[in-house]
Amino acid sequence: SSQHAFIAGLPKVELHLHLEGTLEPELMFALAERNQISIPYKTTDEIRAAYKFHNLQSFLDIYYQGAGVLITEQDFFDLTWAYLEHCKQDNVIHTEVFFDPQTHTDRGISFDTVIQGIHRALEQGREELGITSKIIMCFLRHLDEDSAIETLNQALPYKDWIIGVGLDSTEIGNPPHKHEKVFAMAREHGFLTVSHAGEEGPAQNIIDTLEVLKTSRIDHGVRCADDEQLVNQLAEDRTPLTVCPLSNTALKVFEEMEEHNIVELLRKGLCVTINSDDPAYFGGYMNDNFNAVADAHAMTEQEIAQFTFNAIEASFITTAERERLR
Ligand code: ES4
Ligand code: ZN
Repeated sequence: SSQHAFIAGLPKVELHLHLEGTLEPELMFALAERNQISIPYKTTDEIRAAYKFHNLQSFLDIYYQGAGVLITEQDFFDLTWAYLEHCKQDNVIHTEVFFDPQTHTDRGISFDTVIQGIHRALEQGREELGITSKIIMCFLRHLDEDSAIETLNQALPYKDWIIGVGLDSTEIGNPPHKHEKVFAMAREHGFLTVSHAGEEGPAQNIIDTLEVLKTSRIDHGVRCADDEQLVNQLAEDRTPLTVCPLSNTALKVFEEMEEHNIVELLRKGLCVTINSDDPAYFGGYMNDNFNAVADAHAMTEQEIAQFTFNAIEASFITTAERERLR
């Protein structure tokens, strides 16, 4: 496409990014060595060769294993800082990042260690790179609700650093109802809420997520297309969908980018956005995701820019912060 230069120059806002999914093989190796942790790979090429996925679970197994090299506050700082450098490179001016506390606390890493490292990097990114950010902590939906409640309680001392809570991991077999109570508790504490839904799971999961968990956004949501009435409702309500194109092709939600429905949803008036999800695992950061969509689907520059307008509309920034992005 001749639009890569336009995309590179377009200011972008990222709303669906798992920090653990930004762990590049080179940093995985360096941290494994620094922390004396053995990993089942001898070279970074070997790591990259292992990244062949056929569905969400085949990815999650490798992704949780990779996160095992993250031990110290400095590790979480280094991970987050490397991601921010990619943001600078890709002209991402604002990002709302996910982290999965349970992936770390279940290995004996304290909540404090994780959040301090992430927060310090984001503050430095604000000062030195001019990138604004928010933190969203996700509950792992394959774990039980009591574990999520425990995690919510661990987060309360850091409430001012965490804008919202989300829900990720294995969608099939773990419907929204499973975490109804902890989401109600989180909303009571003033957290905003988002949730993965309609990635691999059915359109009904999107309906139930909005109804039961009362979320402000849906992460992925592409399977809404199976339900025409839902598509119309999402367009009417401007419910944001944080879509991740390269993630969806890597995990075979769509076999080919040409089959991806994001541009169709955009043209139906849905508040769809483009995001990188787990860029170290799925083959690219924000510009790569925009380029892949533009290469597979003819779009005007106005349409490409609409993804940024949608992301600003969908973001959790305050009115005052919004002024800066105008
Ligand atoms: C995820 Cl692509 C995806 N889906 C669900 N949960 C996740 N956690 C990290 N990446
Ligand atoms: Zn995700």
